Amino acid sequence: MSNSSPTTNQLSRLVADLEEDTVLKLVQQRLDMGDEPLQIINECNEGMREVGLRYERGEYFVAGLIMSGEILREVVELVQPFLIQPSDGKMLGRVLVGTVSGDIHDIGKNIFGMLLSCHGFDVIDLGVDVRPDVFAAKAIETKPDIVGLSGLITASFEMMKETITALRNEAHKHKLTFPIIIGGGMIDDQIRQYVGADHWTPDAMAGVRLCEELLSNR
Ligand code: B12
Repeated sequence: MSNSSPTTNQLSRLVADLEEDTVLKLVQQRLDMGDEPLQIINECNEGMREVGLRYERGEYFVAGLIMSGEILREVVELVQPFLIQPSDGKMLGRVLVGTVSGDIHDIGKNIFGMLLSCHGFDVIDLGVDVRPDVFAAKAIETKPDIVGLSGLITASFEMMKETITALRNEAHKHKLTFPIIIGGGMIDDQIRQYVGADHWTPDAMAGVRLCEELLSNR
C-alpha cells in the first residue's frame, strides 16, 4: 500500500486522535488483507509523533501520552504473530538491549527486541531505566555480541554517554569487545558522535539489518 493512500493517512490520524477501538479494528483488517506489518507499525509511529507534537503544543496532557502508548502496545500485540518468521533454529548472535537510566519509554525498544528475536537473535532485555553500572555488569555477565541502547528524552543523551563509558571500561577490563548501537525518536548521527556509540539507526528494522551486517563481518 502506498504512503499516500487514504487508509494510510487514516491510520496515523486515528492514532493521533487516540481512537483506540477504531485503530485496533483497522489494524486487524489490514493484517487480514495481507498488508505489511512493519508498514502498519511505521504509520502508527507517525501518529505517535503527532501525539508528541500535540503534547508540546499543550493540546494533550500526560494522559494523552499514556493513552497513545497503550494503543501502540496493543497494535504491536496484534502485529506480532504476523512477524514471526520460520527459523532454522540457528542463533545469529546475542544482543543486550535496554532503555537508559531516567527514561521509561519502552515501546520502540520492545519492537526492536521483538524483530531481533524473529530474525534469529537471542535477545536479553534489561527493561527500562537501566543504570550505567547495571548495564555494564550485565554485559560482562552475558557477553553479548552487540549492545543496543534506547532513549527518547533529551536527558537520555547524557545517560547514554555515561552508559557507554561504563560499558567500555568494564569490557576493557574483561577483554571483551562488542559494538554499541543506539536508537530512539530523536537520535541522529550528531547524537551518536556526542554519546560515543558505534552506530545508530532511525528505526528498528534498520537496527536488525545492521546487527546482521555487523555479525556477518566477524
Ligand atoms: C508514548 C509516549 C510516552 C509514554 C511511554 C509509554 C511506554 N511504555 O513507552 C509515557 C506516558 C510513559 C511517556 C512519558 C513521558 N514522556 Co513521552 N512520549 C511518548 C510518545 C508520544 C511516543 C513514544 C513512542 O512510543 N513512540 C513509538 C515508538 C515505536 O517509537 P520509538 O521509541 O522512536 O522507536 C522506534 C525507533 O526509534 C527505533 N528504536 C527505539 N529504540 C531503539 C533502540 C535501538 C538500539 C535501535 C536500533 C532502534 C530503536 O525502533 C522503533 C521502531 O522503529 C513520544 C512522542 C515521540 N515523538 O516519540 C513522547 C515523548 C518522547 N515524551 C516526552 C515527554 C516530555 C515525556 C514525559 C517527560 C512527560 C511528563 N511530563 O511526564 C515523560 C517522561 C518519562 C520518563 N522519565 O521517561 C517528549 C520528550 C521530549 C524531550 N525532548 O525530552 C516526547 C518527544 C513528546 C514531545 N514531543 O514532547 N511518554
